[in-house]
Amino acid sequence: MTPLGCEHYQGYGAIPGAPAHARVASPRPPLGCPARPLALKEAPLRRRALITGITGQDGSYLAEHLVAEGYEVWGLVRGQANPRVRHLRQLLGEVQLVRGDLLDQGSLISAVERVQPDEVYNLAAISYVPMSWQQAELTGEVTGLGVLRVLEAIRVCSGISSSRTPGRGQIRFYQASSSEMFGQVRESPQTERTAFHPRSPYGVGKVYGHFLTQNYRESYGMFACSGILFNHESPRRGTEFVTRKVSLGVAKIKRGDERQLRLGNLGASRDWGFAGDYVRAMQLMLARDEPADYVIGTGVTHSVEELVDLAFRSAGLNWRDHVVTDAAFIRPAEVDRLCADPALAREELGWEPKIGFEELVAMMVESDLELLSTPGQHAEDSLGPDPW
Ligand code: NDP
Ligand code: GDR
Repeated sequence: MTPLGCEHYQGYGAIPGAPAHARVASPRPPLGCPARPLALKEAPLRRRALITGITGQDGSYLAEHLVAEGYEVWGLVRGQANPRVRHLRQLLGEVQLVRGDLLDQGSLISAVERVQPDEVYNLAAISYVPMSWQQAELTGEVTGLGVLRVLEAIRVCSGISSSRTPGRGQIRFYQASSSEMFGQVRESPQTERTAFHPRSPYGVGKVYGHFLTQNYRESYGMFACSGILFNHESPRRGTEFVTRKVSLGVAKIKRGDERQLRLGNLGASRDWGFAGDYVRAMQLMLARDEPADYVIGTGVTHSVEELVDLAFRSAGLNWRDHVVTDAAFIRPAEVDRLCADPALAREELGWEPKIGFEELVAMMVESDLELLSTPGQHAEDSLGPDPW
C-alpha cells in the first residue's frame, strides 16, 4: 500500500509572509515514500524538529537552542494572522513555519506529513491555570485532547498500527507535562514516582496527556517522553504569570507609572527556574537511547512573598508600600507548595540548572526596566493580569 501522503507529495510552500527560505519546498518525501533521486545528491540531513507552541515562552527558547545545536527547526502556528509570529520572527531568523491547530486533527496530520520531523516537541497548551476554570472545556480540548491529536498525527504519518510497531528512524515525541499534575502533593520533594492529585482543569488535562504519552509508548513502541517541568520563567514569560507580573509591576512602580501591584495568594510556594535552562532538558530526553519521563526543577522552593520581596528590593523598593492582596486573584483550589527532586535528570541526562532564583528575579526586573524605557516596546503582548 502507498504510505499516506506519497500520492500528494509535491513539496508544498510554507505559509505566506514567512521568511524567504521558509517558502522552499521540503526536500524529503513523506515518511515511507521512496526517496527522490534529488535526495542522493544532498549533504547528510540535519535533524529536523517540529515545535508546537513555538510562539510561547518555551517555544522561543527551544527553537533557539535547537538551531544552535544544528537542527532544522519548524514551528506550528495557529490562526489566520497570528500576531505573535511577528514577535517570533524578530527573535529567530531561522525558524520555518507551518500552519496547524491542536483542535484540528487534519491540520496536524498535514503538518507532520509536510515537515517530516525527526522530533516533535508538543509545547502548545492553554497554560494559564486560572483560565482553565473559566474555559474548562477548551482547556480539556487543547491541553488534554490536543496531545492525543499530535500523537495520532505522528502515528498515522508513520504508518504505525497495533500490528506494526515503529523501527529505527521513528519520530521522537516530547510532551510538556507539568508539576501541576502533583497538585495537592502526596510527598515532598516530588519525583517521577510521586502520585498525581491535580487541582485545576489544567492539571487534569496535563495528567491525561502524560498518561497518554506513556500509553503510546507502551502500546505502539513509540519513542515518547514526558518532561515533568516545574515553573520556569524568563523575561519572555507571559505577563499573566506571577513572576512576570511582579517584575513588570516593580518596573512600572520604579518609573513612577504606577503605585500599586495587586496580587493573590502570597503564601504559595514554587520551585522556580530559568526557561533557557529547561529547554536543554527537553532535547536531552529525546537524545537518549530509551524513552523515559523526567522531573525537571531546581530542588529549591520559594514563596510568592519571597519572590515579591526580592524583586522589589532589587529595584530599591519596599514591597509592603505597594503590594495589595486582591481576592480576585485567589484560585478556587490552590497548589500550596511544589518542590522538585531532579536527581534522575541529573544522573541520566547530565542536566543541571545554571541560573538560580536570585539571578532569575534580578534578570527579569532589569529586563522590564529596560523594556519600559525603550520607545515603541510593549510589555503586554497577552491579555495582561486582569482578574480572572
Ligand atoms: P505559553 O503559554 O507561553 O505558550 C503556549 C503556546 O501554546 C503558545 O505558543 C500558543 O500559541 C500555543 N497554543 C495555544 N492553543 C493552541 C492551539 N489550539 N493550537 C496550537 N497552538 C496553541 O506556555 P509556555 O511556553 O510557558 O509553556 C510551554 C508548555 O509547557 C505548555 O504546554 C505548558 O503547559 C507547559 N509547562 C510550562 C511550564 C512553565 O513554567 N512555563 C511548566 C510546566 C509545563 P498562540 O500564540 O497561538 O496562542
Ligand atoms: P502556576 O503559575 O499556576 O504555578 O502555573 P503562576 O505564575 O500563574 O502562579 C504561581 C503561584 O502564584 C500565586 N499567585 C499569583 N499568580 C498569578 N498568576 N497572579 C497573581 O496575581 C498571583 N498572586 C499569587 C498563584 O496562586 C500560584 O500559587 C505555571 C504555568 O506555567 C503552568 O502552565 C505550568 O504547568 C506550571 O507553572 C508548572
